[in-house]
Amino acid sequence: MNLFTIIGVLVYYPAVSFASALPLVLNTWSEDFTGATRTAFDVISQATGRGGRLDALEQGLNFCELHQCGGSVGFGGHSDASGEVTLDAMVMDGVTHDVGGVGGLRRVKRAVSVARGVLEHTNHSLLVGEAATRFAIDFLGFEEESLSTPESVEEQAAWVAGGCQPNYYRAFDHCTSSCPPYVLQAPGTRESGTGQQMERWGRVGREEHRPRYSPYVEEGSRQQQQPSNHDTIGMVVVDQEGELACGVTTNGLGHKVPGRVGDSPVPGAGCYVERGVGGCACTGDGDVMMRFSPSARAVMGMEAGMAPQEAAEAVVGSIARYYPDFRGGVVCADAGGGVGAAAWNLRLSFSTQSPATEGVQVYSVTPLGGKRGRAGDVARVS
Ligand code: SD4
Repeated sequence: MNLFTIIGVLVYYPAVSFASALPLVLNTWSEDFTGATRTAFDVISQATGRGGRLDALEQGLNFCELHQCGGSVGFGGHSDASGEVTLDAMVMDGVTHDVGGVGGLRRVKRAVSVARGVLEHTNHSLLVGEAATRFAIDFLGFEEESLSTPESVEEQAAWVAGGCQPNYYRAFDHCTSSCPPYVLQAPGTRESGTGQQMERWGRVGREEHRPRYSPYVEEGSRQQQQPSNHDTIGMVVVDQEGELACGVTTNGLGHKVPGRVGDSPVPGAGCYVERGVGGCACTGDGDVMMRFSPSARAVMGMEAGMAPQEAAEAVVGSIARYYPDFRGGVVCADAGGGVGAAAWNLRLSFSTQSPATEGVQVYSVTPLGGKRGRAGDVARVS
C-alpha cells in the first residue's frame, strides 16, 4: 500500500446514492454557484418544452455571470495576457440537437444569452471574438460594457509585476521569465518541457507522446490550497418529461493567450446532451479536455448502458491515460434523473435540485487521480 493509497483510505467517503426525480438541475461547483441551481430549478419546475429548458439554463447561468461566481464566471475575474476579460459560453437542446455558442466574447456580460441568440437567430453553432460581440450588440441589442473590474485590473497588474509568470506561451525566448511580446526561439533550441517534466511524462508509457505542460496545473495547485476553489459553471437540466438541455459559461483561464477559446463553447466538450440518454458538462483544463470530447463520450457511455457515475469515471480515466497531470471533472445526469461525477487532480463539487430532496444538495467528489481519495467517491456535503 503506497502513501497515496493510505491517504485515500483515510479520507474515504461512503458513496452516495442519488434519489432521482424530475425535473432535475445539475451543475458544477457549490457555494455561490448554488444560486444558479436554485434559479434554474425555479424556472424548470414551472415550465416544460424547449423554451422552458432554455429559459432555465439561461436564467441559471445568467445568475452566475452577473454574480461573478467564483471569480471564474462572468465579467471581472480572469483576464487574458493582454488584460482583457473575454467570455466563452454555449447552450444545447437535447430534443432538436441545436447548439449556440460564443467564444472569446468581448464587452458583453451575459454570454450565455448571446449563445442562446446564436442558437435561435442563426444557422450557426459558434461565433467568436469581436464579430460575436458585433452580433450581440447590433443584432440582439445587448449593451456594450467593459468586462474589467478593479479586481481584474489589480490581478493583471500583479501578474505583470511578477514577470507575467506563469503563462501559456512556449518555445519563445524569455517566455518563462518575462512578459510578452516574445521572439520565436531559434530552430534547434526548441524544448517541449523541462527534463523533470519529460521524465514524468515518460511514465505514461508512450514515448512518442509529450503532453504539453500547462500552467493551469500550477495555478490549480495554488487554488487547491484555498478553502474555496471554483471554476466554470456547466449545467444539465432535465425537465419533467425527461427532456434535456445543457449549458456552460466561463471567463476561461487567467492569462490565456489572447484569442484562446477553451472547451466551454465547444459541443461535446463543454457540455453535451442526447435525447433519451443524458447529459454531461465539464470543468477544468479545457485545452486538454477538449481534445477528448469528454461530455459527448460520457453521454455515449451512458447510451451504451453505463450509469452516469461509471460514464463520468471512464472518460476522466481516458484523459488521465494521456495527461496524468491534467485537472478537470465531469458531471453527468441521465434522462431519468440519475447523477454521477468524477474528477482528476481536482476537488470538484457540484449541486443538484429536484423534487426528491429539500432544496439544493451539494456534493463533493473525491478525485480519481492518485493524489487524493479513492476512486469514484461522491459525498453529500449538505
Ligand atoms: C477553460 N474549462 O476555459 C475552462 C476552465 C475552467 O474557469 O473551467 N475555468 O478551459
